Amino acid sequence: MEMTLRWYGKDFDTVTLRQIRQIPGVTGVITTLYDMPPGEVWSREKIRSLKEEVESEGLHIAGIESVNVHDAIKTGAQERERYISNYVETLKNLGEEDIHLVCYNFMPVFDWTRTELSRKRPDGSTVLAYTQKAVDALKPEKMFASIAGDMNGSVMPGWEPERMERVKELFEMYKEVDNERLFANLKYFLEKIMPVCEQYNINMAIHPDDPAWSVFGLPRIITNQQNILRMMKMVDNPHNGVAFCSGSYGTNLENDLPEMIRSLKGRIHFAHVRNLKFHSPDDFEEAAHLSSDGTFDMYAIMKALYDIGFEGPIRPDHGRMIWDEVAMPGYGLYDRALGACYLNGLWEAISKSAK
Ligand code: DNO
Repeated sequence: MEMTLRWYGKDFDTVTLRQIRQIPGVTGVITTLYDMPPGEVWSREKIRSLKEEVESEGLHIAGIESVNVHDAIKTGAQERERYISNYVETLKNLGEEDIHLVCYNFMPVFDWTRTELSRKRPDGSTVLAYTQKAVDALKPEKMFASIAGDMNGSVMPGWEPERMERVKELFEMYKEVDNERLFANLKYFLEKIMPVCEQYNINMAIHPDDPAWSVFGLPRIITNQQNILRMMKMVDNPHNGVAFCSGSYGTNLENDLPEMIRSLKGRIHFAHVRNLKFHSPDDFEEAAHLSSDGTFDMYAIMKALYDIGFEGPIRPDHGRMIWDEVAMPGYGLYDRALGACYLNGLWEAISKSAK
């Protein structure tokens, strides 16, 4: 595996490439052209200048998170052809710039959903949290407003204000889309992009739905082992793979994370590793990475990745806000750096004891 950190680009991130470079063992970043609206072609020039910027600080681009999928593709609208061909063009340009990993998601309307962005913990740190009760009490169009105050002036991935202004319209677009339709639209999309992925050796890594169940009655399919294996089979190509996010699949306590990892051998192209602490099955918060701070056995997760011969990038995921840092919720420097060191430590111990 390669240890990486997510970086949003200098105009959006409070964390610098130099700081990332100084985290022991971190050699790459997972990044994106953050201001590129879904559906537009990424030009080679823009990709190249991002790449040069990262490389000038002694790092490299280990993958893109995300190239977002336009809603017309997710809903199967007529204009999807145009957006799919734009997506193919973007993949080709990435491939030509020697980038071979693309993370994306197929969640309708909302990307990941949290109901609090700064829940205070006993040690004074703040974390992202979710309660089903809070979602149930909210109208979807109020979702953005209810968390906007805690964004620390940042634009959160999947929660762009322009998009959130159109929430009602987006819900309308998905009116006829149920889980089966969404599966079919995903299959259609994947079949169209697999040839360019093969040509440029690009691994597609689908991010799970977070939380791993339907919110506001919207369809959600990337939620559990059965569905993800169905997806792997439906387009049975090694380039059709998974971003294994422990914190997202882990929202559903019925998901056995190490077992899921083992069942996806060869198809996990990217891993987000983080811990959650549950207060009840539908009230959880994003704990520190350390096993004992949350509910998951992080050793067992890393061990499963090791055992399947995982070679892709790993990134610590959302961190707590600690040491008075002000940053995008979940994406400060300090706690993610602690996470990277801890995960590297687990990996070193696992690999040495395996020898
Ligand atoms: C949240 C992230 C997601 C993820 C996208 C991938 O912090 O894990 O926004 O990047 O769903 O497309």
